[in-house]
Amino acid sequence: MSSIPAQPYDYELPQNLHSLALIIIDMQRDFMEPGGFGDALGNDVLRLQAIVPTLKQLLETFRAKGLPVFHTIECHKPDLSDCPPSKLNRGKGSLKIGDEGPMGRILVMDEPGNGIIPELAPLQNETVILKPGKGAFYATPLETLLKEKGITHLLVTGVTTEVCVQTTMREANDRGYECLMVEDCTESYFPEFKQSTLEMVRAQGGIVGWTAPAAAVIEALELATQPAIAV
Ligand code: TIU
Repeated sequence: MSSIPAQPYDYELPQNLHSLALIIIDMQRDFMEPGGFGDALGNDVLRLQAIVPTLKQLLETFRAKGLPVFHTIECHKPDLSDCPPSKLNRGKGSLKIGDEGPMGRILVMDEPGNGIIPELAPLQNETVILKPGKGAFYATPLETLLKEKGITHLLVTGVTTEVCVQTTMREANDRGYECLMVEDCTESYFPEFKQSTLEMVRAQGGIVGWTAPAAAVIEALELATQPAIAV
């Protein structure tokens, strides 16, 4: 059995590696670039850029091995019928969800600013989940699709760590998925919140799951997929 050196202890990979999926949460222009939703909420969005090369490397590893990849996009219908007041009325900036910004309407599906950043653009064979909430399981087909594909283990990445990434990981943990958050493939507008989230996840014997850096994940995947040497 292969495992990833992780905290609070090693993360056992599934017997069939195709039961392990990479889930990339909301790597959208709306959160990563000036003029989007993250910016409208008053955040320094450019600090999220640092994870892009590392996440790209992990994504390329999954692609090279033919392992399943899921991307999510946080978005709302143009009529905002799926955006409750409890979400719409957030932030006190000049723009809110649905307003016209420099990249189109804020957090509205198919607008230029709502798309995934070009560096991590999904391929045809990768699943894209459109989600109206913070968690990727709420009001989406994600659980059904994971079951159909026999996926039991999730590597959770993306932005922002303590909002959509952590919510998704907690939802997944409650549904029975073995989850590892990839430390340098997730970022927050608040470095201290990222750090606290990583610590919360792995506290109490891994109450929510595991954490490990991308290099440890990639090395374990390389080892697990090496052809056996004949003796
Ligand atoms: N504001 C913030 O930190 N995050 C979100 O609104 N959505 C996600 O985390 N994707």
